[in-house]
Amino acid sequence: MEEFETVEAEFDEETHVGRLTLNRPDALNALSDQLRQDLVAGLQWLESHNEDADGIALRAVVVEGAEGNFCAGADISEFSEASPGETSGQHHYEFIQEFPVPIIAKIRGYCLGGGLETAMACDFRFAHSDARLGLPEVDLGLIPGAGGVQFISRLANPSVAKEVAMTGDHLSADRADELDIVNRVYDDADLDEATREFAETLAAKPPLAVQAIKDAANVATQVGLNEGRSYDRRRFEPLLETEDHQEGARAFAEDDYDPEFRG
Ligand code: CO8
Repeated sequence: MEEFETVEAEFDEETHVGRLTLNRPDALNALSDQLRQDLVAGLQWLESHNEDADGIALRAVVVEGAEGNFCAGADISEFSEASPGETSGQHHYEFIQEFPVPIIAKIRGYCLGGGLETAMACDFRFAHSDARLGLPEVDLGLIPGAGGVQFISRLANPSVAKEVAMTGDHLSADRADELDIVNRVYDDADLDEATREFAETLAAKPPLAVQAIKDAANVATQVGLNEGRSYDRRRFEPLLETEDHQEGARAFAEDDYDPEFRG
């Protein structure tokens, strides 16, 4: 366990899963500058476990909020003081998106504004049935400034994005599920169990292939089909040379249902 000022990080060597907990519960884990920096530092700390490992140690990450809320957005008292050009908050969203390991946002309670943008920058969103998600920036005379409209337009569709961002209404987890903003919804302890199982499933897959899929899927949201197909091809070919490919092919030929991938 590593404690940063506003984030706690944990790494499980056995399962290869890392965990980050946003830890400013008194402010519903609102994104202060410190918390944004700690989030990036926490991911870097998790990734540092690859340094002395045989293969790739870190293979999946779960991000959640302390004490029953994911995150109530950017810290209003902090950014309201800032002038245009001083809002430095973009970096952690890009860092999450480009991080070479799948990241699952486990969402309980409020997940609003920059909190929902953070969750949408992650690769997956697993929500508790009581979660409340929304983009309330409009009521502050703002818009989601870190890509929230872009993200939600791609997960759901542009008309849904307009509805959610123009009304600022909070969505229930079930409604967010219907709109494809979250991947799965669970009650109570089932959320912990399902998120843990999913993270461990991803962590047991060949890590280089998983990284290539994350990267290619991100590219797919930005380019046309032909360019995207050439990109997939470029990511595919080097994987043919990997030990994990040989291990996967061996396991298939021998009906071994428990192959060991190392990355
Ligand atoms: N920032 C700072 N503090 C917050 C925030 C926040 N976003 N949200 C809640 N808090 C604090 C409250 O001030 C309160 O503190 P205190 O106890 O010291 O008074 C504590 O958390 C508990 O909150 P409430 O008492 O309000 O709890 P309720 O259960 O009554 O209400 C809500 C919960 C509905 C979540 C309510 O707190 C709320 O509406 N919060 C604000 C939500 C919001 O508008 N979020 C969007 C912020 S804007 C944004 O995210 C992006 C802006 C773009 C920035 C660009 C930078 C790069």
